Amino acid sequence: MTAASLRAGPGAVQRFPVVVVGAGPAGLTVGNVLRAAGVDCLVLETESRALIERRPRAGVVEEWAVRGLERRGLARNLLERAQVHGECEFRFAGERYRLRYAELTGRHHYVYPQQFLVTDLVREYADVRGGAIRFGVRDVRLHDLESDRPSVSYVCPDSGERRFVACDFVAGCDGARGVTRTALPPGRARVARHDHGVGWLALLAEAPPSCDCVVFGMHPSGFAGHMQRSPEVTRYYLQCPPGDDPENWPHDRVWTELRERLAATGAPPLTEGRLIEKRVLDMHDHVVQPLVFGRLLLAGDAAHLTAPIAAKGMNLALHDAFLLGDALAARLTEDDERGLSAYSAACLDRVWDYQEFSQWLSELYHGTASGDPYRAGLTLARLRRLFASRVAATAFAEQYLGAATTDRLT
Ligand code: RFL
Repeated sequence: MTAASLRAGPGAVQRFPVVVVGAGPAGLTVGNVLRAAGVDCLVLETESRALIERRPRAGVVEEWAVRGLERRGLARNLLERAQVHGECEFRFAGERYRLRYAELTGRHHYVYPQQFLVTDLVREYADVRGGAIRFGVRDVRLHDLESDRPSVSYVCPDSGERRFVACDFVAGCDGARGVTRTALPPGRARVARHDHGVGWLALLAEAPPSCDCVVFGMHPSGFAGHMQRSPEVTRYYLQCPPGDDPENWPHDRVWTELRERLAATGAPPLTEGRLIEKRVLDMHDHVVQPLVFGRLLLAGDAAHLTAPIAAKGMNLALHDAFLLGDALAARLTEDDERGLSAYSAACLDRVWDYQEFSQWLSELYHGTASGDPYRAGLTLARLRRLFASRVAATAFAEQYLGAATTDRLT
């Protein structure tokens, strides 16, 4: 299948079987799967290549997702460089408790910063597999999605002209603040929303990790988290009021709160460092149902936002992208519709499973500091059960690893 330029010159209308809007983990994975199947596509991205290759976000990749990337030839660097984790630590009531989830399930997490994965995926798509990609595009619009001749237009950053691209399918992979979801006419999709009622101060510290695993601190002042990213950089989280101003959190206040909320008998002291990222995330989720509207197929954060409570968003984006890339390739090379017909329901099964776990974990993290003694009591009971019952710990481990859902097609 080749991309044919319908007309050359200014105002040219190009044609690609698939236009992918957004070059995050979802869009770039779809693009790579399509290129591997010999299907041409065009990826449109509002930011520059340099920016997306250094934008820090996620870091925890579940083992099934790593295997999915590996099967598609996209995990070489990840497998060489990622840290492999099999334990996490809960700190509450002044004590520390290890949960050895790899021992319980035989599965692991991989820690590989999102910007490294995006860098690998762009290089493979554009430089190795020869995929078309335009960076810095503006004002992306979708047209005629309910016809069999949809198109996408954008303003070219160099000429300032609007360019039109005719296609068969549009993959909406432009994240939680993108435009593709807004192309859904009112009443054609349901959006389920949930607000956790808390904020998280998301921090990146130029400091080596303070512990050899992920740490969750449940404290009456609020949740605190510690997550390794690399030997030089560590992510921390501090629960804060929703909409709080990061300027309310100067260096000394951050480290004092982290020390207090992560304190436990025998815990190593925190290694402090310069704070290179400090932003407040309001913790909310939403799910668009269904993920398909005419020739538009949504994937990743464009379709469902999962607050980073359980480190699930990028994993879900990869799950959608595997299914969507394979389904589009089957439709465009073999005229096989089955993957596309099953796409929305197959993604939503895992999305809702992860939403449910995220909701459960949110209560575990935030109940202690809720100010409600009943919620605080339930939280402590849940925490104790995790360390009193191997069955409860194994159930947690399966959900934490995303291993409890049925893998249909990844
Ligand atoms: P992305 O990564 O947001 O990519 C969307 C891309 O689309 C571009 N874009 C547009 N392009 C064209 N036209 C438009 N109109 C456009 N509008 C936007 C954007 O510039 C961008 O390049 O979405 P995608 O691919 O669905 O991937 C989702 C993940 O990025 C997200 O779920 C994770 O980062 C969430 N997340 C985590 N997920 C995990 O699985 N494990 C983690 O450990 C984890 N930690 C996190 C996280 C998210 C965080 N933040 C910043 C919310 C930690 C944090 C702090």
